[in-house]
Amino acid sequence: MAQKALAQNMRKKKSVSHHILLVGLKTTLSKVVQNGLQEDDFILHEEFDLTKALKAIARLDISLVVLDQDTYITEESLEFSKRCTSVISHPSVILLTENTSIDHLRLLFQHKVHDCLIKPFKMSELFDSIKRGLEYRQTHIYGVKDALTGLYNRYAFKEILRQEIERAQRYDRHLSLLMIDIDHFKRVNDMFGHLIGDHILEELSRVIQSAFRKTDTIARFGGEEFSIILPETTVGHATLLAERIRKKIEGHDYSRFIKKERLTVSIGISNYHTPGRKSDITLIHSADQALYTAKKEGRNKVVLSR
Ligand code: GH3
Ligand code: MG
Ligand code: MG
Repeated sequence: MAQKALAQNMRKKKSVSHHILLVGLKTTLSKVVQNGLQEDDFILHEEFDLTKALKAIARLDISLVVLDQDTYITEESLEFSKRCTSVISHPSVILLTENTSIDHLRLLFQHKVHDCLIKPFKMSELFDSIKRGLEYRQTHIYGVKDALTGLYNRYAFKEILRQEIERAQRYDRHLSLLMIDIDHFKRVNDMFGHLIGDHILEELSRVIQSAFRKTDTIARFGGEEFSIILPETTVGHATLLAERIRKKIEGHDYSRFIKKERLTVSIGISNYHTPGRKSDITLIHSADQALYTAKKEGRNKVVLSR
């Protein structure tokens, strides 16, 4: 599938806040780490118990864990590291220990520990290790996904679209594209503030995600615009789907964020198969033109590209 192949190709950085969990650090060391990482994009948390730490990782969306092992590396801490890796989905534990051996190092590798620092180490070594861990995370996760909504970003979307077009061409399949733009979103920001605006974007991305299949690619094209690639979908079926999502968004309850306000979207549709094959650029352009027509014709509308 195009989405899977993409993950290997993407390398792009984005600035986001990172939650770092310090586990079992003595007060003095913890203070030094906190002072050293006093930057806007680090948020530090502390735990002393491994079970509680594992729960905190999922709850707080932790990016990296620094675990102080005091003297020897134990089975328990290796198991902890393995479980952290499966929750965070990449090697993410930095072990601090007084003692290790070649056997231990092999175990660290097997248990997917990101790094191991032997005491006494320089603080700069620990900060370098943290930065390397976060860079790894950014290139692997945020290189493909939009940080606010978790949807594919514009760069990923274009890559997937090119691959899907190639597939549709090779096997002579249908392919449709939807461009969705929130109506009068500037007004929402002006009335309720950007933070609420961001919550609405997150909420809307959830509504959109719930309406499509796993094989469809949903992306945040930019700002308040979303794009959806629908493989194996005829223009008629794409129109039905677009109309369904338009109604779903219009009928959704946003009163948690914006009291009494209605939220609508306009949608432009283009199709690869008709009236002649298109490149990724023309497919996007055609959907954009149709979206522009929908705006001109009063918004809260689905328009098919001619
Ligand atoms: P139209 O119906 O013509 O699309 O009107 P609009 O107000 O939605 O369009 P316009 O392009 O004038 O404004 C888009 C707005 O979307 C302005 C911008 O502040 C807002 N926006 C874009 N990205 C974000 C974001 O990440 N967060 C928030 N809160 N607002 C955003
Ligand atoms: Mg727009
Ligand atoms: Mg808009």
